[in-house]
Amino acid sequence: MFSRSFVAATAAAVLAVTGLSTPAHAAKSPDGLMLVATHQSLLGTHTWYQQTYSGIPVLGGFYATHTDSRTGTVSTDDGRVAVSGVPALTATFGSDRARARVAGAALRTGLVIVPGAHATLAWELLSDRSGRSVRTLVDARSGVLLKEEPLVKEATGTGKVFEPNPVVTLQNEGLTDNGNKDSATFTPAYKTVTLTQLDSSGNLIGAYAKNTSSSAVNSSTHTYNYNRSQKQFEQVMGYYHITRAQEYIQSLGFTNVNNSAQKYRTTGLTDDNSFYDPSTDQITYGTGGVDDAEDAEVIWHEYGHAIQDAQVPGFGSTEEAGAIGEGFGDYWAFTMSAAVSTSTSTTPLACIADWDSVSYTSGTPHCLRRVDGTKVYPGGKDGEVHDDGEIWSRALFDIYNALGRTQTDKIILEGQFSFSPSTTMPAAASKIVAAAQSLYGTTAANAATTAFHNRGIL
Ligand SMILES: [Ca+2]
Ligand SMILES: [Ca+2]
Ligand SMILES: [Ca+2]
Ligand SMILES: [Ca+2]
Ligand SMILES: [Zn+2]
Repeated sequence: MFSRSFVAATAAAVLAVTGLSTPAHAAKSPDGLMLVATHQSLLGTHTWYQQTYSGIPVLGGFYATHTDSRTGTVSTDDGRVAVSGVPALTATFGSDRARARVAGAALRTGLVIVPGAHATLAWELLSDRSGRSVRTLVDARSGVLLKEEPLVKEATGTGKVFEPNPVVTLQNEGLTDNGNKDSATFTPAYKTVTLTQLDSSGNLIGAYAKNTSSSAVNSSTHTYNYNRSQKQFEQVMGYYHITRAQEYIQSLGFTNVNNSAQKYRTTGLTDDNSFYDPSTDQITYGTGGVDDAEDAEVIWHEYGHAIQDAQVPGFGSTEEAGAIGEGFGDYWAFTMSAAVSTSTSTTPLACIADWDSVSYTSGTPHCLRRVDGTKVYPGGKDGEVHDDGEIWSRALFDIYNALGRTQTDKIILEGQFSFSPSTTMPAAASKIVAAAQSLYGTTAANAATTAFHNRGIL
């Protein structure tokens, strides 16, 4: 595409052409240059131009002059590109219609020439998507979407994590926290993974997760290899597992379910507890017993609260809605874990937080809670949200077993958009059934109805 010898120009010629790039003269010559910037360095002056065609910027086309301030010598960098095929210069597909094709808040819209053998007049639309700019090119004649690309510089890193946790990976219910010490026993449980969506800061900040821990880890090479005895380890766990969860949600087609950098911290709370705070939109993972963020299932449970808060502002304002929140959090941990581990007799998938719970449970398998319980609504309720959430999570678990992971998770996420903040279980269940009907038809709706019926909810 680049044709640096397209027009051989001396500095003098460039200045002459520059004069033609003003709107009044643009029509006289199809080619022109528009001054973009002049930089003064220690040794000279550097002037940058945008290539234009009949006054319209040519995408990627540039021209620069570098003038040595002592000798006056001028060198040029000709990055102009060929505009062939005589592009049309009038948009017949309006900018409003082009804008309607693009997601995100509008930042800037303008006409450009897309160079090449058949140069094309296009709308260049810059949009804000969760604080990240995206450029979209839409053919200004046909309306065809030509190209879309992020303008943010994104980085990929590597790090070590547990996935989902060492009890499951090692099939060892005898593991203990041992004062947060690392040992050879854990070595096979570490997995080297790719950290996606990172910005270029070296911090664990990306499109879907933002580490707000104190003494936050930073790596200029985006390398985050730590073991469980190091406090950076939990920060990497949080970043990786939250990001993976959001990538999964996006893969299901949802672009607006907590689609932003979820704040999380793994420091500052020494309790054996974690929480999502809707007022700050931040998750805090405690460090009591086994550090909570050493268990991805705890990470995902809290992310479940963030998901629902993003879908329904103020969700969980009553005990029963709160129970749905806890039940969904456990289900979300289950479905995320199901993608990276299998159910075994030692560690059944229905068991949640197999690793975190070793420090506060005695029997095996160690589970914070399970999603395959037998409680029935309403008599099985005791008024405590986590306990009562087991009714809800079991219903979701049954739908999963009937319809599979993808369908079930799409149905649940779709249905949750219509939940009331103070919903009852029967009202919420009817939303889930309606989503099943709309997305997958009567068979799916019947499976959901049966699951809720078996729990006494419908
Ligand atoms: Ca630790
Ligand atoms: Ca959020
Ligand atoms: Ca813990
Ligand atoms: Ca588990
Ligand atoms: Zn919870």
